[in-house]
Amino acid sequence: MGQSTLAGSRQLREQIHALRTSRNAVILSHNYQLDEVQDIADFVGDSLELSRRAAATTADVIVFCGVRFMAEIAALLNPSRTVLLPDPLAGCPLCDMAPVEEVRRWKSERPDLPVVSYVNTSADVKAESDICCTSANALKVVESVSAPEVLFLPDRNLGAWVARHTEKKLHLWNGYCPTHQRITADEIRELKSAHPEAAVMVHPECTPEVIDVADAVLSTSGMLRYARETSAQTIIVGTEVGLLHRLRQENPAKQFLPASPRAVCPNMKLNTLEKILWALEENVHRIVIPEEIRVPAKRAIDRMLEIA
Ligand code: CIZ
Repeated sequence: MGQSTLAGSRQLREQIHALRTSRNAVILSHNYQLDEVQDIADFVGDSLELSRRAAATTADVIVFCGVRFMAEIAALLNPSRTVLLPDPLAGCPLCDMAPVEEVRRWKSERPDLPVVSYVNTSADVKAESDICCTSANALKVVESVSAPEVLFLPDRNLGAWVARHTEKKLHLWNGYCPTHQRITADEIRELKSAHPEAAVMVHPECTPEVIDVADAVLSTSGMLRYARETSAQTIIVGTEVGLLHRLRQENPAKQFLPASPRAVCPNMKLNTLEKILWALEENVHRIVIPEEIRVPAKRAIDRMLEIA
């Protein structure tokens, strides 16, 4: 970085700090955000951890550095706060694969079955769901439902992974995360042959073929724990590359290799320091959920938070 760029980014960070204080704001960042966004955040975590933070905060303003569905969760859990998403276009293609009208049609075909929704859904879809889950608690949530069969949406890979570990029958929606879908078992085998001593951890949004070559299948919070606890000194990481920043910061003596350099979520990278500053200066882009959606959607999230 050149001298003027360095000074510019220091100034940007100072301006954000000043506004964060004067507006009584908190900056929450998902584990997949840009390194510099993670570094400026008050808290970095996965959806479940960020939901808990958002529900408990006393800050007036929550600047949510993640994708829209995550900011929506913060808004529905804590409607008295102003929730800002720095880039309004930061969406989630997995969410978009489950439009609410199609979900209603699916439900109407099996009205007897409970609906378990991964949090990667719109607030509208959460409002149609009995309970939500994240990748950190999906199995526990499915097991908590009393019915022997459930409708699980929208991620077919996460659903297939849960189905391997439960007696319950899961009816799966045919959605997937394009970023995790890009990671291949061949890429991991190649890395393993160059680093035979490496442990392989992958996210349950990866394909079943990728899951079959992994030593551990974990959410991002699970990966951070595994990386701390394993005796392996080299770890192949099968998830969005943003997580490598925290893994390396927290384990400077270990080596982390991305399973695929193509596992980059373009939506997660839309939030930048400049956009965080504009969000705080101009009070944009505010996420507001209408009450008739917020109340049932919150119920599905609350049920998850109770058991998780
Ligand atoms: O639950 C989340 O935040 C996602 C999308 C991934 C993970 O495992 O943290």
